[in-house]
Amino acid sequence: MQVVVPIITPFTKDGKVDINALKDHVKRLLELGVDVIFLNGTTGLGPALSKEEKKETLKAVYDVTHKVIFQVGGLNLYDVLELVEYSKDFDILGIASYSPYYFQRLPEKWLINYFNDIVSKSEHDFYLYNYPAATGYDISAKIVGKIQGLKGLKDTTQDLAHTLEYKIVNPNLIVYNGSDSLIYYSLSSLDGTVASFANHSPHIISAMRKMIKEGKREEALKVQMLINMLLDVIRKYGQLSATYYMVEIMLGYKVGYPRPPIYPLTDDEVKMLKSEVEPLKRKLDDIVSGIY
Ligand code: PYR
Repeated sequence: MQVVVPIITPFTKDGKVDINALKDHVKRLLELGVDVIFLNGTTGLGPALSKEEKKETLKAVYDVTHKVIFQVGGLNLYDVLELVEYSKDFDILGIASYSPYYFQRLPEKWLINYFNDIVSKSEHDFYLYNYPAATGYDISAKIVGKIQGLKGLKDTTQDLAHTLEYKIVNPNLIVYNGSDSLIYYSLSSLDGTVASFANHSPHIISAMRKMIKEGKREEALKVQMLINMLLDVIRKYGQLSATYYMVEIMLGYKVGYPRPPIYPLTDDEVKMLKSEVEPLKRKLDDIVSGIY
């Protein structure tokens, strides 16, 4: 029942990676029950980071923890393989990649080649990051067996049956779902959750995990319902940007800014977000207080 955070990448106002904010955020999340840091995921704005920035984030986070999955995917395979090479100096849990994206109708065998090229150059375990809504490609359970030596995967779909299929086809795979609306189900029926929500509400997810372990199913589902309501609010403001401000609202500290084209929220938007979140936060605090 692992809680994996696809960690945000904090930027300064002028668009540089804010290394200190990143390290402090990692420390805090680990204290609040997060088990693994997933670097350069979607929430981390992975596709918008340069190769050098991806190296910088790995180096920074590695100073704090080795419990890292390093996402290396991209559209320039030479850059991707340079990151795979770079990762060899770090004793981390594994590397990961989404499929090539943007270009449509790539033959299936090219997608498989791409993953196998990464695996063949890596000294680390490999995790597939399947996010069909963003990449345009579903690396489903039917084709995942063609990727050599796969350790695990995170499936960012709203379809739990789709995610479970990987586990059915290969029970040895470590399988996570990446949807905030399925945290309860990912914790109870998969190896864990990769939750963007863990950036600002790790204590709430930790409490939910405890409820599940103690058999308090109804309570845990109530938390999931409030998370879903919170998600509806966050999405109105642009989830990728709002997540940065949610850290201050839920955990009380600032964690830097997103970087355009993921635009920072205006002061008025932050105020409105906060006022919409507060009533739900109070309800969640009431349920989880004393549990975590
Ligand atoms: C990501 O942000 O990378 C997720 O899978 C949620």
